[in-house]
Amino acid sequence: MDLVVRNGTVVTASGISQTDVGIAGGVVVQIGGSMPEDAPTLDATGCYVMPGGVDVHTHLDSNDFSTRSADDFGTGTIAAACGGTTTVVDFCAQGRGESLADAIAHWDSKAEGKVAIDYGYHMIIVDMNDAVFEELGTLPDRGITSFKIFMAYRGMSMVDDVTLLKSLDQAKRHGALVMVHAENGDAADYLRDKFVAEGNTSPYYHALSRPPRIEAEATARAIALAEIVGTSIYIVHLTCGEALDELMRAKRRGVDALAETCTQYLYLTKDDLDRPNFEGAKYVFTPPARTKEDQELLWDGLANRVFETVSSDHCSWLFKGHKDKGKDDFRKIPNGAPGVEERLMMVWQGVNAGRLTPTEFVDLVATRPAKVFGMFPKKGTIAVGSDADIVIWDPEAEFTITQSEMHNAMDYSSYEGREVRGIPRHVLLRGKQIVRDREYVGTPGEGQFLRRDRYVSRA
Ligand code: DUC
Ligand code: ZN
Ligand code: ZN
Ligand code: ZN
Repeated sequence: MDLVVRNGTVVTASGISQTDVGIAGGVVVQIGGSMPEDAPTLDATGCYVMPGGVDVHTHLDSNDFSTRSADDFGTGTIAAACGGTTTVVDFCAQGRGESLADAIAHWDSKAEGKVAIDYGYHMIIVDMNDAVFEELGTLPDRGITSFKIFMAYRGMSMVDDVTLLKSLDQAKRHGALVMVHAENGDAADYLRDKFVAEGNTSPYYHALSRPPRIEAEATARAIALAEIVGTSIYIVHLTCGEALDELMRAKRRGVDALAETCTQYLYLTKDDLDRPNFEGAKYVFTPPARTKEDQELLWDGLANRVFETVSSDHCSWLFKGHKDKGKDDFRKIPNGAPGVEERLMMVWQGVNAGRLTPTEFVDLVATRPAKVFGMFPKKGTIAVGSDADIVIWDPEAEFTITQSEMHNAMDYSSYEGREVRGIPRHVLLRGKQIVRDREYVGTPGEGQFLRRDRYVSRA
């Protein structure tokens, strides 16, 4: 036995028990029963022992919005680790005119030698043509079993319905899951340009130019197209009651429509975009933050298993140097906010509030995303044979979220000043301790690429 995690309370998606966990060769080899006395020990007294978080939505070393994000695969995955996340699935973004093979090679070069935790890729398609279409079918053989398609951003990445239909069909044929950015891009562009023409250029108008119906319409349409093809679909960053209604209607019809929400939609509102001194720009992400009422509906959706996961959509655009490009025109503010490190702590506040049980928490932040994206049971659980990716969670520790305590390369946290109870204290990656007392003690580059299994459609 290489390590025994002793005296903790093991939480998985199926239950809780006071038991020790034995690890050898990077995997869990024993749960409960008598452990060798002389094995190295990690003491988890007073703590929960949970599977490491699985964040299936990050943008590390991103070049979107014509700038390079602050976090690369080094700082981004160290931050993830310090936040209790041991697996990310990052968006590998095709450049315009680029083949998917070249996009993957580009992403591999970004990750090479830097990654602190295990990682996979989804493929973002921005430029669909016949060759790319054929290439899509080859991605599952490379362990990339999900593609993101945009219904917004005309001229950049937006696709028409035919392209979306064809992509869904191709995904169905090859065992991949299509993830959609569901917003009616033309409607958003129309409102956005109208606001600016009227002289309304502040960050708040970002939220007003992308109202819930823009998201709900596209959500319903994306689901309908999947239904027409007879396949599954995953809605990324679902934010509001109106879109949630469309999702639930589809589920009631028996469609295999899946969705995530993201941490920011549970805590931030559109009023945050109205903060003075251009601070609102920090909260410009797409789709925008909504209302308190929407937050309640999202929490209900989490408790009722309508969502598969809460992901971070971690984007690291600096307040000074990136966001301020849009000082005079909100359209130029790079979209996105950080949160890969804060995610687990913030979602855990739902446990403190009685909205989720610890078991449901584990299911949402680790188990279900691992299942949906073809990584289970290697990732997302504590079971004999699973990778020993483990977070020792101290439910009583109090912590104030502040940027100086974060391990990313950002200059702000979306949750600055929030007091939380419950923190990831120690983290193991395949049995090796990579975080001790919330500090990274691993070796960058030890993260491994995950070839993910194909999606098995329930459609
Ligand atoms: N969609 C994302 O998923 N992230 C950032 C911006 C966007 O449109
Ligand atoms: Zn998106
Ligand atoms: Zn994203
Ligand atoms: Zn630190």
